[in-house]
Amino acid sequence: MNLDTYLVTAERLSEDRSTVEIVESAIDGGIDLVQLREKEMPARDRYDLGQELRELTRAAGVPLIVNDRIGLAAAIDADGVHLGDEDLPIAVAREQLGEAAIVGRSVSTAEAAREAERAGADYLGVGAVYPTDSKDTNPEGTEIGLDRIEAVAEAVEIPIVGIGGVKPDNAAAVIGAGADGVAVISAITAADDPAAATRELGAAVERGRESR
Ligand code: TZP
Ligand code: MG
Repeated sequence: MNLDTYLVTAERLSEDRSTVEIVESAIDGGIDLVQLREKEMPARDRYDLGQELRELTRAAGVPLIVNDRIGLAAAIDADGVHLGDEDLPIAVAREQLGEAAIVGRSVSTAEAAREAERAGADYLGVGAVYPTDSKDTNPEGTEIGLDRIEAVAEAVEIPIVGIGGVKPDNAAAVIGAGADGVAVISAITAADDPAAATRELGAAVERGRESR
């Protein structure tokens, strides 16, 4: 599973462009994984969008993950699900989606990271690394910074992606601190050229890896 560059969708941040257009551009730019999030969308619209994204991502060989909703992940034949503190347990996702499903978990501490790893998570989303306007806040109400990325990376064996305020100009530092990849909403979704932004992120991830 390549998690270098990971797009989390949010149509409300994409100006006048649809999530489908943003994902097409991100695929052009070499995105490695897409997560359908769209918290505010009515369920039926989210399902229709999910089906479109499934077609696009499958054709491109890019894994598609669904945020929170195990039933939707099953309905659109997504590759997996991404769960937070308020979602169903990892074991339930495994049971419903099968052993081969990718199950991700949001954490913001090393302790929670160890627990999620024990519970069978395949990867962790760790944040918010930097300040962000795209999500309310993490449970602590403040950004966790690079030291915490380092602590989480040391605490677990499974891959981790840094999320929250990550841009092409700070992504290398997140990787340098021990993350395996970076997950973004606005750096791609709100970019003038989402394909170029995706390429810049990918290049920054490579620079970060070389710096270690
Ligand atoms: N989880 C932690 S921060 C965040 C999520 C979904 C928002 C990331 O958005 P952006 O625009 O990349 O800061
Ligand atoms: Mg969630």
